[in-house]
Amino acid sequence: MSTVTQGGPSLPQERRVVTEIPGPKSREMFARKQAAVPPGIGTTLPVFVTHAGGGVVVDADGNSLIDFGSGIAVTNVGNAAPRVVERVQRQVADFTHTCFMITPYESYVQVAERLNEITPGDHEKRTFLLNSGAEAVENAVKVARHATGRQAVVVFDHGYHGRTLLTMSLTAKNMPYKQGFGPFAPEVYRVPLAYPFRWPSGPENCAEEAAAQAIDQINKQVGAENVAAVLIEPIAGEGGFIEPAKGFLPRIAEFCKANGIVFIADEVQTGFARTGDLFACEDEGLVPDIIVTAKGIAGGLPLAAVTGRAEILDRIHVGGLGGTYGGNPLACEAALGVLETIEADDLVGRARHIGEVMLPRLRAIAEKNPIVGDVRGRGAMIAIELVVPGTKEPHPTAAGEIAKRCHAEGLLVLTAGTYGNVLRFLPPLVMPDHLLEEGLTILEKIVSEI
Ligand code: PLZ
Repeated sequence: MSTVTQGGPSLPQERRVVTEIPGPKSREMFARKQAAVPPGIGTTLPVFVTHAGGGVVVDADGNSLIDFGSGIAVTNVGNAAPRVVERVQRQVADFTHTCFMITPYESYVQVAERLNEITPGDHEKRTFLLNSGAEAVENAVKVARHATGRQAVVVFDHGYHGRTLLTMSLTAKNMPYKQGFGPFAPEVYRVPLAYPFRWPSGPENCAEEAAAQAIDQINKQVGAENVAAVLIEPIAGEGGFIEPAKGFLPRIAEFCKANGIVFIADEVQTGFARTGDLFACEDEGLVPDIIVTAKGIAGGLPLAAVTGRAEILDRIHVGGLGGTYGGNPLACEAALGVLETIEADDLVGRARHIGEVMLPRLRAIAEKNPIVGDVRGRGAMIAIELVVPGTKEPHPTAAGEIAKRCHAEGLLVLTAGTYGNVLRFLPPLVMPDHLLEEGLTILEKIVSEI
């Protein structure tokens, strides 16, 4: 049994492997999971968590793992972050739910005001709140269709937007997200993404050629006048942390502006200081018409947001938007705690620092190990792409094997990518440097063994 009774940053910030991973208690619970939960709900690492905070996750057997995952880019401020805990504890004792559409409360309005302020662009904005990234993406598309009177939605190769009918249709990758779950939603069109590492004529030409192809396909195959929205992740997350070649996103945004198309940025994974900017769009000065956020917004409580131009959002009739739980008071308090923490602890600066520590070390690993074909990302959203040495052929088994060995040593890493050959690193932004370095040292050793 762990002697620690509370999670959060006061947990000992150390890697501690005291049993096999997973240990006996986790294995016992995992057997119960297998019997009670359908296999469709997968498991990256079957350790059962009892506490987490700072840069570690502690399991039922007392192992303390270095967390390079943040619950998929959610606990940017760390697990059980003090300002989040304090606000949520106060709120849970005051009231737990009223439904904002029935009788409102101030924290929802405060979250909306803050998002209107901090998202890119100084135009007048509105925000409404939902429960999950997928729900927010669906609502952004709903709003864009209503506002434009058009139906088509353009998405990109390697894009990921969720698992509901519409968002699964917007997602590029078949297995595991779409296989057997059709028919899919209509009026979804997919165009090329500027993926520098895999662009046939090389990274130098990537932005211009990819944008030209995307725009040509929209014009010729869909008709710009039929397009309600272009939806894109400023860095493709599940698709493999693909940072589009510089210049690509501004070209697409410009095309949208010229054709009355709503430009929607899906910042569900990139948002809230993760990439070394508050939002990834800031890197190239993009001002999306609508920005969709979730994950990092509320430190792990379920919350998502659609923030957009007032003239677009104000067109929807009263009652046209909503949901029972969207902007639940606990989640709103958590979001206010997250925003305070990002500012007070300069987590944008911390994310940049994490990138400055990780990128050179990973590049050195890539130099010595030709199995690492590419190192990329910004801030604390960093990845390596594994290839068959001397080629660009994706090497998913190597990615899987490295992840497995990292897990066995107490380093939680995640995989990603259309080809399943990407290892991605998403440490909480409060990760102490010694754990970051230790995690990289473990990774270095394992990559060189493969
Ligand atoms: N948009 C860019 O990354 C969620 C998916 C995990 P929800 N990514 C993690 C999985 O396998 O289900 C995501 C995202 C981007 C939308 C979503 C969807 O957000 O909160 O999972 O619905």
